[in-house]
Amino acid sequence: MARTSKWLLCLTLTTVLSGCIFGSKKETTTHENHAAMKSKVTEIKDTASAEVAKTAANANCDAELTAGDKMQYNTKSLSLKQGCGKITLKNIGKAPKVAMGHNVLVVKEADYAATMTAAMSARKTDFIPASEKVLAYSKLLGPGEEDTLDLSKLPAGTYTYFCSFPGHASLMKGVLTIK
Ligand SMILES: [Cu+2]
Repeated sequence: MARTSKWLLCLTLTTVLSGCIFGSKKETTTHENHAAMKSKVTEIKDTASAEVAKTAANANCDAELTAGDKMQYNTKSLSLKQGCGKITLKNIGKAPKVAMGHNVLVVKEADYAATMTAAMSARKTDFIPASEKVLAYSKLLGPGEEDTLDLSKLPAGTYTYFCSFPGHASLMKGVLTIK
């Protein structure tokens, strides 16, 4: 009888001990996961802030924008220094202007929708509406052509740039930061 209870005690102890060991092991694993997750989050944050820093460092006086037959600009964000900004748009496509012409208009973010609607019925002026909301614009460009917009008078802020050729703006649209 005494032998049995000793054995039982031993078994109980073993169970408790192993429970402790496994318990702490489990906890360690969870901690490790958290640490790994944390470092991944930090990594993502670092990449994002590096990207922002890169864009800030690239804030200069001249930006180049290209557009081709894929109906896209080469970039969806531009950053320019306040007081000297210029954008040069180049049409690097081959399709004729009547089918795949490109331009670039700069408006305040809030004026984008209204300007787009006005542009639809401005075929006679190459889809540039006669509106004060259009802060700057290029000519409508055919293959191999280019034009430069002067943005030096724009105050610091965030603007929208887009191509007003019918059907293009959903793809050809970006954010311009002037600072
Ligand atoms: Cu276009």
